[in-house]
Amino acid sequence: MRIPMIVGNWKMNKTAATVAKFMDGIRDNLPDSRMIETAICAPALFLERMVAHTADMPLEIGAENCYFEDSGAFTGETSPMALSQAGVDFVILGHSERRKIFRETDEMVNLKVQAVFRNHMRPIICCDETMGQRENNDTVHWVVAQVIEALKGVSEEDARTAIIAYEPSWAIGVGTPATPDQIEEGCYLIRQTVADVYDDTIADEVRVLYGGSVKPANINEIMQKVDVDGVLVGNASLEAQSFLELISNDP
Ligand code: G2H
Repeated sequence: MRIPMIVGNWKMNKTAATVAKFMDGIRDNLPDSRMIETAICAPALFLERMVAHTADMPLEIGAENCYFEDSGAFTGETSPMALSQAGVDFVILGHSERRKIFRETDEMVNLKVQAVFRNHMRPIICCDETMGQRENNDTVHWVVAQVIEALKGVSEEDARTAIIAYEPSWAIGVGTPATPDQIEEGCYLIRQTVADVYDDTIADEVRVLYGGSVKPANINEIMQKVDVDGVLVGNASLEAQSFLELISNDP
């Protein structure tokens, strides 16, 4: 059985003071991780402190990006090896903001996926979809291609621990998510692609998330969908109260 997952993606928000306030707000209020897995993906600057702070809490900590080499002359980049040694559990890769603003390609995402597995962490691989692609009936081709490219060269053993998120960019940060049926369609497509690349057993184990304007008021109907194992949440994960409401709304 796949354990539901609620993952916050803070993006380039927060300061040391607001991180501390969030941590105080959620302490003692998190559910048993055997029932629901909770994680926050934060800017690299805060990760080490967050890992230390959550050592005795059922909250996992993730990065929002990393480079694909472990070390070297890559000014300004974050090493996956350093993240792993700092105790980071996950790394979000291929978010649409990185693909669009920072021109990340499928090939780069794949190298990063391999780097994250090499360093014993788990990737949260984001698959984008624009409104233009949806309107041109190009969703299937686009989402399938991103999954196939991201998992190239990934062993079966690693693939079964991957987390893949359907994040249509037209639903990100706008307040209105995709409809539950559109979400199920995207998440089902991702799982079927994993089945095609590997097999049904691995596809059944892979956690598939939805991201885009999820909030306490709409999480329930999204989580009801059969291929949705959890959500990746931006704005509504920034405040402790809202994050706790997301978790408690989970069916
Ligand atoms: C999509 C999501 C978090 P928001 O990027 O991954 O952000 O919930 O603010 O739409």
